[in-house]
Amino acid sequence: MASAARLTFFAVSMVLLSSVAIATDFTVGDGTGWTLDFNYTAWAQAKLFRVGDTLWFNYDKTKHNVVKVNGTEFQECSFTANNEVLSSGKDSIVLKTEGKKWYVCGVGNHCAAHQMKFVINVEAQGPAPAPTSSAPSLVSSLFGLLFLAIAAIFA
Ligand SMILES: *[C@@H]1O[C@H](CO)[C@@H](O)[C@H](O)[C@H]1NC(C)=O
Ligand SMILES: *[C@@H]1O[C@H](CO)[C@@H](O)[C@H](O)[C@H]1NC(C)=O
Ligand SMILES: [Cu+2]
Repeated sequence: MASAARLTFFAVSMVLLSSVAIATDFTVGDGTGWTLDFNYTAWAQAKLFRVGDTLWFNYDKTKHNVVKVNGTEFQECSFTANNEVLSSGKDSIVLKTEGKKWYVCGVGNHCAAHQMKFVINVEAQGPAPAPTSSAPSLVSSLFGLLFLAIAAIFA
């Protein structure tokens, strides 16, 4: 019985610990969503994006879409039939690789004249070079919890 309890506890602990490094969901434009005349450059600049994180685009699909472009196309607000277009109105993009990613709205002049464009730089997963102050304390409190629970099992 004790070993089953320990195993169960171990499994639960691993889930808890892994949640420390769990991916972040970013809603583009936060409560504003993906729409005209919101400064998405400023929105993106304030954030740290990592591999495994997800971008959510919430928008009126009769008015906007999301086009994945490259750096040149981003500057020019241009794209071709080869670019990937998302148009469900509630699209998610999982950031799978490191590096720069560019997104624009492909409708009308929304990219060129209404700020519906932004670039992000996706960083590697794993321990941050400059971790936020809350992360280490969360890790240590989880380890503390783990220790207490193991102690309880053996008591
Ligand atoms: C959007 O924000 C960026 C970064 O703060 C700033 O450089 C830029 O001028 C802003 N654009 C507009 C149109 O306000
Ligand atoms: C962006 O894509 C266009 C069209 O495929 C291509 O002509 C251009 O060279 C690309 N630019 C970069 C920087 O990859
Ligand atoms: Cu648009």
